[in-house]
Amino acid sequence: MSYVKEVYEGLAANHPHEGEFLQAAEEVLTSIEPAVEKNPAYRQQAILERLTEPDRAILFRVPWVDDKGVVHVNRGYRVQFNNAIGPYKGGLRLHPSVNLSIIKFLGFEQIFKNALTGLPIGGGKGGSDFDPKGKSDREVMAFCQSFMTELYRHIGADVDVPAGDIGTGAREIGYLYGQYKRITNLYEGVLTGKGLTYGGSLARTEATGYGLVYFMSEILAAKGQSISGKTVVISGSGNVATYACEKAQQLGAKVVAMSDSNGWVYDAEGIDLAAIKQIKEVERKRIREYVSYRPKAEYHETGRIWDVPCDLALPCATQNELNLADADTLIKNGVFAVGEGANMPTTPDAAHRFQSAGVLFAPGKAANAGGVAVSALEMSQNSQRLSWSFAEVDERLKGIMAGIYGQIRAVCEEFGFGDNYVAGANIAGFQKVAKSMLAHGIV
Ligand code: NDP
Ligand code: 2IT
Repeated sequence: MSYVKEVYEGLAANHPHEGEFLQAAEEVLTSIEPAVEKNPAYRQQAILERLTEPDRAILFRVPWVDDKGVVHVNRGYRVQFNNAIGPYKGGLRLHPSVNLSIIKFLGFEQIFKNALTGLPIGGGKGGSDFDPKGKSDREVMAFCQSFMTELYRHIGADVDVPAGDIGTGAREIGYLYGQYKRITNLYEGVLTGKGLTYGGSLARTEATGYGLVYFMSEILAAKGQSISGKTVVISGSGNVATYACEKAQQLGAKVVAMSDSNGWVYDAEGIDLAAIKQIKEVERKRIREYVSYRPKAEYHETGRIWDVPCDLALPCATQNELNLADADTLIKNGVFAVGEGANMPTTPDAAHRFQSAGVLFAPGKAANAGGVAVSALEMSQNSQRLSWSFAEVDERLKGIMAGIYGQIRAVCEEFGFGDNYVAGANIAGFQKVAKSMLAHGIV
């Protein structure tokens, strides 16, 4: 049996209930096989066994009191997956679906994504099954303070630097930072996505969505195409989706549909992003409110957002939100490229279908790396005690996304992969991490 198959089967036998983690691991292991086979040191040094086992996984109780005085207990997680190339780095997800499998899949993906940015950051992820939706600011603060009261002992500016993800935005990062500072008496860059008045970076809010569109521009340019004039469908209406929409519109695309977990809107005239921001960022309401701003738009709670014909599909909500039937519909409607703004939003069969149909498919660990890349730039600014301008950060982000595309292209050419960006991204990220692990010895 090949080395990668042996390692995958071991994982599947040991973690039969970790579906999302096994899905992420299988994709990476399968696609890096040609690179693994070329270097016997990987097997001799058990690189894949060590890469698929987190350095540590921390699970903890998070008790907090709601506005009525009722006590709740949530479960907190931080998986510190791999720090071969830098301190653990990755977001905190607050969503009722969170479990160990989801945090492990996200932490595992983060290792390769972070390596692709070219910046010195390792892979980690955390979160809780707490649901911030419908909670008062005080309840969210109570949760965040309790969460940090355990987390603080495991993190630090040179150890592990958490950030936002689903359900964790500027408000939550603020409360988490306040509690870390209070407990440790340290004023350090222990979190990213901070407010601009206390160490945040300009362009971090925009970075993932903008980076996604910069990356898609790179792959389109290589085919003699551009974003301008393209019809775009974006799922989600959170941080990534909003700023992907903003940049796509700035570059001349027409975004016609967006969604949340209740439904999706179709606006033939192009999404009114100011309305989306008002509903989502200011009022924290549902996307169904959109039709009160744009009476000609449609709101649907049935059917699929992927039924809307488009040139570019950007899934920016959550894992496995685009399945094989969706892929078939998109292909039938002539989709040209798919870019994963979310982590693992495309099911494996759908991803294969796109690739075999000749649709350009940009995997999340490349396409959405702009967020963590600017987080690493936030860490640099914090270390320097300096703040860079929006234009400077944005230029660096563009350069990083182009650099990721360049690394993928180089691997695709070396291995004769054509436009298989999945294999290109996984191998490029893997080789950097594996080389560092080999240099460090058996640890
Ligand atoms: P937000 O919480 O800001 O937005 C999430 C959006 O996705 C919301 O519209 C939400 O709808 C929708 N959504 C979440 N869970 C589900 C679900 N189970 N089913 C349907 N819709 C859902 O998160 P982000 O925009 O930050 O994150 C979106 C994705 O991008 C995630 O996969 C995240 O891991 C990934 N990502 C985020 C980065 C960042 O910098 N923030 C960086 C790289 C990747 P509703 O409000 O109804 O729940
Ligand atoms: O999935 C991701 O890359 C993020 N949620 C951002 C992580 C970060 O540290 O900025």
